[in-house]
Amino acid sequence: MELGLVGKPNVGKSTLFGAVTMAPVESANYPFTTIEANRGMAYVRTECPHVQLGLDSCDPNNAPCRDGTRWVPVEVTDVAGLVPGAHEGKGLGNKFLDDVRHAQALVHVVDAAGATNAEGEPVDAGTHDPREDVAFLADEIEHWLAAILERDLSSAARRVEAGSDDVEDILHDRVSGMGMTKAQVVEALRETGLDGAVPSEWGEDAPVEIARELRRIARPIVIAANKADIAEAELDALAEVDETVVPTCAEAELALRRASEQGLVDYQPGDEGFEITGEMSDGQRRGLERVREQVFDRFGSTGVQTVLETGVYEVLDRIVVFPVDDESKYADGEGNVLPDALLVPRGTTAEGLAYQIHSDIGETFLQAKDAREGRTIAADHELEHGDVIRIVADQ
Ligand SMILES: Nc1nc2c(ncn2[C@@H]2O[C@H](COP(=O)(O)OP(=O)(O)OP(=O)(O)O)[C@@H](O)[C@H]2O)c(=O)[nH]1
Ligand SMILES: [Mg+2]
Repeated sequence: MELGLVGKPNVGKSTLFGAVTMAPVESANYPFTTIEANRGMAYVRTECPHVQLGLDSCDPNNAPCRDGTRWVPVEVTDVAGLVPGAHEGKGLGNKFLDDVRHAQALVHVVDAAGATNAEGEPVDAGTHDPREDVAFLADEIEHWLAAILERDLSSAARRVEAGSDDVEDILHDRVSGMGMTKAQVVEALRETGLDGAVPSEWGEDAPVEIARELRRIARPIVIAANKADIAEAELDALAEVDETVVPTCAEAELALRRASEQGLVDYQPGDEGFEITGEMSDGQRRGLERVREQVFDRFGSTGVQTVLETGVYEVLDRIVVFPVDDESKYADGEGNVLPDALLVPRGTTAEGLAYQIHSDIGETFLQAKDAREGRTIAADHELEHGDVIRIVADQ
């Protein structure tokens, strides 16, 4: 699972990235890794089943547990700042497009304070309408996708009409490198209504229309209305856009996570407040009090954890499941309790989970056990958020 942090220059992408890739909880034996300079691990919260199951503790492998909350890893990429004309290769356009290839959803960081122009250069707060940036980013991705779909479309149309090729396959072939599935292509075609017509009868806008639907389906966006702490932030205006919007203050989140790491505050990501617990300078203390007034008193939190969780749980509609080998002990073969927490699409079946764990396990799947209910479930049974599942395979 990967989220791409995107947006024009100077909006706070790297600040957000720096904050979310810090370890959310201290954990002695858990390696918090940075993958590359601009790729790292962030975490979304979910309830750990060990509490409900009446167990004393768990033995996390990939997702640390603290006080009954599991922190499930999600890759994030700090994508190069996007400038107008990126789809024509302007600025770091190609780098941008390459980076969004791997992400299933995008967190579009916008400067809600309107203190940067379309190129990301500083201007007086409140003078740039952030809604323009929202439209522009989706537009750039759609133009880029359209150009890929459009290539040699007339010769492809001839092959389709001669019956030697399938239009869904042709289009899917072009976007599969971006991790887009055939089902997504089929859905995009259906949404445009072009699935009923032969490609030679498509209008010239067809590639753009398909690209627009495909972008919406395969690269959904959640907006981080960042710099919400600045008085001029246009949050009401931004709320009108056609995407989910979460007000954020990445700078405050970064400051709090650093202070927490140094033992100066008691704060966990997503908390609705913080407590100063350590010795600090008057300046630092004033800074944190300002954060309390300008961020927590107005928005309830920094919004940073919310925007990640909105992206994963709402926009991408993922659920968390806990695979185990021994359903009576909720453990793996070595007795580790609830070792893994996996994010899977809602609608994933027991057999689908088996394939997700390993293709060999999928191919030899026999049945599955719902550990909470203590019963056998069928291959096509759809899993629910928080399920603890044992897969039985003929291995
Ligand atoms: N007031 C305020 N300033 C912020 C916030 N987040 C980031 N900034 C500031 O905005 C400026 C730009 O932040 P960066 O994180 O470097 O922005 P970026 O989007 O990575 O920029 P590029 O790498 O150039 O594309 C810095 O001075 C940050 O301190 C915020 O929530 N509120
Ligand atoms: Mg940056």
